[in-house]
Amino acid sequence: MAPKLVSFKACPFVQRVAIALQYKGIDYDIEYVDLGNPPEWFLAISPLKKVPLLIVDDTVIFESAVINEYIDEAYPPKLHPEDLLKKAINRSWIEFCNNISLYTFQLSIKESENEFKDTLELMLNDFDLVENCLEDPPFFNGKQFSLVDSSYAPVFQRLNFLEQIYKPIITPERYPKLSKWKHNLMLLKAVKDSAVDDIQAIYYKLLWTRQGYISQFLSEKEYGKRPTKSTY
Ligand SMILES: N[C@@H](CCC(=O)N[C@@H](CS)C(=O)NCC(=O)O)C(=O)O
Repeated sequence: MAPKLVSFKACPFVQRVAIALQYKGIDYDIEYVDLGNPPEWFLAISPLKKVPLLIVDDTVIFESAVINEYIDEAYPPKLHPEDLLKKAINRSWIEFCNNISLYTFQLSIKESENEFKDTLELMLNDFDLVENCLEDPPFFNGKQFSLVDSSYAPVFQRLNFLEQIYKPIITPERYPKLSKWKHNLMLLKAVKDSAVDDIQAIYYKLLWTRQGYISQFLSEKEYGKRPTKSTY
């Protein structure tokens, strides 16, 4: 039986799992849940009440980084580097990416311009650290695509969406290697196929629903009257 990915269309953590599955060419089923009104079956099997879940036969695996470790061990080709120390460092930067993902979420909900800009600065400072440990392009470890790449790609995609309504965030002047890395990841088929076709529209709708500072850059003409704030 094909593994089943339990998903929310706009979730970057689901997407990092989808990228690993896509990159390895694994057949999988997908079931979407509405996190604003989660079904009972989902609440019953998700210990943290979060997506993603990967259901393999009847076993439920949760936490995206752990799911990707499973996928990497269960299906070839190996995406983690073989070298133990390198693998450990890769895991560290995947963990670090969780922080950055949190900043991208906060950017969507911060209410004032100052709060938004402060969060952006914190995120950019984190990206300075990533810039300093990048190998030569195309990917985080150089030539070989890895699980680190699958973790950062969804964040980069959302930053691209933000940049299109706000202004450049990851500039080549401050981030010469990282901006190339971001560009290369966006071109990858596994990344393109890891989200629904209308992910950009879904993302902007979510920004509109959240009504943070950044939603000012979306137009009422397109999205209708400003709604009462909500997370999903
Ligand atoms: N650490 C988790 C984070 C997953 C996560 O935050 N998922 C969000 C959607 S993007 C979620 O399910 N939120 C539901 C909730 O918090 O109630 C992972 O890496 O899998």
